[in-house]
Amino acid sequence: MRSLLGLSLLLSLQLCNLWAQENGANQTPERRPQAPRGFGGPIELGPDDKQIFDDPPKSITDRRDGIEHGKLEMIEYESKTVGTTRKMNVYTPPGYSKDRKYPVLYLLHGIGGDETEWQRFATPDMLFDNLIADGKAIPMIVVMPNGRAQKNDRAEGNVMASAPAFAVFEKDLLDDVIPAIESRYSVLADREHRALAGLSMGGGQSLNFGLTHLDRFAWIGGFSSAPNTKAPEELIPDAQAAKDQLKLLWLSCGNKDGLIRVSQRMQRYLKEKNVPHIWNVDSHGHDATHWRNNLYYFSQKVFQQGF
Ligand code: FER
Repeated sequence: MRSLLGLSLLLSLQLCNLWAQENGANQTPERRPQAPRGFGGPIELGPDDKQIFDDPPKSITDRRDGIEHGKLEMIEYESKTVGTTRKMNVYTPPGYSKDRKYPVLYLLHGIGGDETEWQRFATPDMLFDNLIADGKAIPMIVVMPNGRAQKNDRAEGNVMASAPAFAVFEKDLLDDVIPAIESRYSVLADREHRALAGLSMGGGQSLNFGLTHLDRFAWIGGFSSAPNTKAPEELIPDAQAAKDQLKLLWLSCGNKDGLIRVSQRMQRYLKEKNVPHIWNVDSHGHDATHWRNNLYYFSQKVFQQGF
């Protein structure tokens, strides 16, 4: 297993530059030193592995004139967990007002990213401005924290070496990030108004932390979830409890993504245990188009109709 991982990492390093060019991630090359993407692994598709939401046009993230725009701000918080001041990128919707209370989506990045990664990949501020203007998403706060809970949380050097810090982030999220958001913004602070979703490493975190804290999150999404995702039996030991509490459980992956087996394993388990979920397999790889498109559809369900 270890040598297989090593081999796929070597192969993926070759693909890395290509990937960065394709995804526009080369805007800040100093931030993406060795972000390994395009992981190898056998892809075997089964009958359930189908696209259920058509690819939307790229214009979903275009900045539109004549609509109201929300605001993106980089804020700082004190992390007791890490012992440092950390950053997170926060979107507040158009017309944000202390006189109203908003639900909050926590959106987690991948292994080569940081608190700026979602913005570089999918401009969630534009995506949400457009969805809210069209009445397709409800006004919400979107929080993009840094999921690498260690003193140096920059995506530097061998990003794989920081894998343990992605597990430590569970405590930072629950004990530091969420309380900081709830004290600074006007939010609805209950499980039905709190969602957790992420891409790749952040998808694994969302499933790991969300499914084991259903008292905190009712809406959960994992896009191209990485091998940090724990075994389904461990995450959902009680299928009935999950059925009762989940409002939305979204799994997605591209059919050209060598990590698809991680999501397939979870999906097969959910199906066997009759736990409702959405499983969207599109034709992309481990890339920003998949993440943008699945965020687009996830965002139209979250805090609304669910499954
Ligand atoms: C791995 C392969 C990929 C892994 C994590 C990743 C923890 C994460 C990829 C990403 O976030 O893009 O074996 O192990």
